[in-house]
Amino acid sequence: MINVLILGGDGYLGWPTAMYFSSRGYEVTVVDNYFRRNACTELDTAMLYAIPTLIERAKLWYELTGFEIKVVIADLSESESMRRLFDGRLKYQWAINEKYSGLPEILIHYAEQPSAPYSLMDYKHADVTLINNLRVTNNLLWAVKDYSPDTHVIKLGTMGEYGTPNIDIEEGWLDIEHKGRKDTFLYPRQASSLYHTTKIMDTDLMWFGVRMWDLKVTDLMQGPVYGIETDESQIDHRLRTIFNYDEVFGTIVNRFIVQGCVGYPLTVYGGGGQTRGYLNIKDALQCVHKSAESPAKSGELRIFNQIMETFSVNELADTIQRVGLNRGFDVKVSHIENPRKELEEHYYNPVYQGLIDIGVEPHYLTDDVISDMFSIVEQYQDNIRTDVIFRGVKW
Ligand code: USQ
Repeated sequence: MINVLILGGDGYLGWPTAMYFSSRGYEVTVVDNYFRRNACTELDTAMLYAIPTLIERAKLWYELTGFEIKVVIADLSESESMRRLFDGRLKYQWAINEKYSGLPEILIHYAEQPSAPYSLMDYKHADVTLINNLRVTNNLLWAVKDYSPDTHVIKLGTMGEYGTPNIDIEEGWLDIEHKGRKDTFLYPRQASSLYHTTKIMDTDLMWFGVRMWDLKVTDLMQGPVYGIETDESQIDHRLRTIFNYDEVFGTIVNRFIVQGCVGYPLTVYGGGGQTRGYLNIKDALQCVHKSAESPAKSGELRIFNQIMETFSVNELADTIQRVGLNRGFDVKVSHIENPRKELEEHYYNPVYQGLIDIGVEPHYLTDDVISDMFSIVEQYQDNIRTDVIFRGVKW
């Protein structure tokens, strides 16, 4: 069995990724320190529904499918916690087979604070974001170098590393001609939050490890993800992923569906011309899996732009409003003052071909997909707290 280690296995992508690999015959270990859940409690944000602990989820998954997902609860910003994953000193908090799985062939790194608003709430949250994200990545880099340089590291980056430049966005690299000479460099990065800035710094750390120590790294520049259900969560609703709709941890499509469901006017920030690349959660899993199946080479930093289509905020609001109205929801759209410092009108033309070339088959944001999301969210309508939808974290 191929051994996969998933760091950040309790998050929006982490848990669905664990089930996705587990159901395909991989030996999966997940590691998490419940950062996201604790931050939700600290900030009084709201999840659409309560989710079982990671251990309860792994037990449930085993009962329902017979597949084992081993669980380690640990804070990977502590270097010893990271190193124990590689030298066999780790202790599983839950496993059927307690024996150490061995060095991972594939390591998927999601163990980061993922929210732009969180990173700019105040100094303390900025500091938590920087320290956590960079320390986890640095601990990972050294543990892989020292114990397992053949491991293929798949790291989640973000399209936000590029910002919104006035030229086409390439997949990670840019050929430069300067005074008659040519070279290829990392594409220029200019983030618009401190969270996104940590992702830029992560990429630089990985690039250093690739150049100095011949590590194998795939860096996935992901856009905002939407969706609730994956093939594996359809087995039982208790396997569903964590779903936030609040301003801090909710992303735009998920938020707009929830807002539409309870008659809260869709919160278009500013002019609404902000354009980003989006993808379904099912495709986020496919992208990681296809990357794992065709690994980066030793000494290669391979970068893919992980998006399937682009939309402006206004296009998203119009489409979600239309589908919601057809389903009988009272969906209104409101333009509110943009709490973020970002361009509201800009050029946006990213390349996103690499993942298609290795076999990813996109799901698009069709009316049916939106309608299905309304159906699921509607089941939890009574849980929805309108007071957490917009608080105005400003920068
Ligand atoms: N937006 C609104 N109204 C809202 C929420 C967002 O107009 O109620 C706008 C934002 O101003 C932004 C766009 O929608 O222009 C996307 O915002 P978002 O909150 O969905 O996503 P973002 O903060 O950019 O971050 C999310 C994930 C992050 C990932 C990133 C990819 O939280 O982890 O890295 O998407 S990207 O946006 O391509 O940088």
